[in-house]
Amino acid sequence: MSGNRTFTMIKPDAVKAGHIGAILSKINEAGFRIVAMKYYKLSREMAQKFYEIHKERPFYGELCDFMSSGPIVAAILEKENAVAEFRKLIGSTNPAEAAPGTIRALYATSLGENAIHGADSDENALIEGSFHFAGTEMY
Ligand code: DAT
Ligand code: MG
Repeated sequence: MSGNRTFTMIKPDAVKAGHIGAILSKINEAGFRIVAMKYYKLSREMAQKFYEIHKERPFYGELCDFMSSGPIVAAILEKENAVAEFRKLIGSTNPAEAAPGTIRALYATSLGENAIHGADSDENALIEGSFHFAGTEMY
């Protein structure tokens, strides 16, 4: 059975462009409840750790530079079938291929700087949420 929580980050490009409010509105309108939320900047080391799964990919260095280039909004979200529903809301990794109305279609500028992250499985949602919110009391 699929779980009811996912993990997201509004990435530095969307924060810099002033899209936090608009993106949170889309998330609210789509019926997600915010369980935990945090605005802060990742160190390069934290970005490397978060994206460790991609460390052999040619874009890894660029990705870690970008993700530690400015503040992000990290959040744990709740909705039935959260991981799949949220991936639908954000759209394809490449904004050029993202369905109209999705967050990436609206706010992402390139494949590398694509406005928002969404966990890709229940297992990763839990790992990624713990990475950012270890020790945080949630309800
Ligand atoms: P997603 O964020 O949709 O889960 P992913 O896990 O495959 O996509 O990749 C993580 C991030 O890395 C992605 O959001 C943007 C960046 N990225 C992926 N493929 C890339 C590529 N070919 N060139 C540059 N950046 C890329
Ligand atoms: Mg991914």
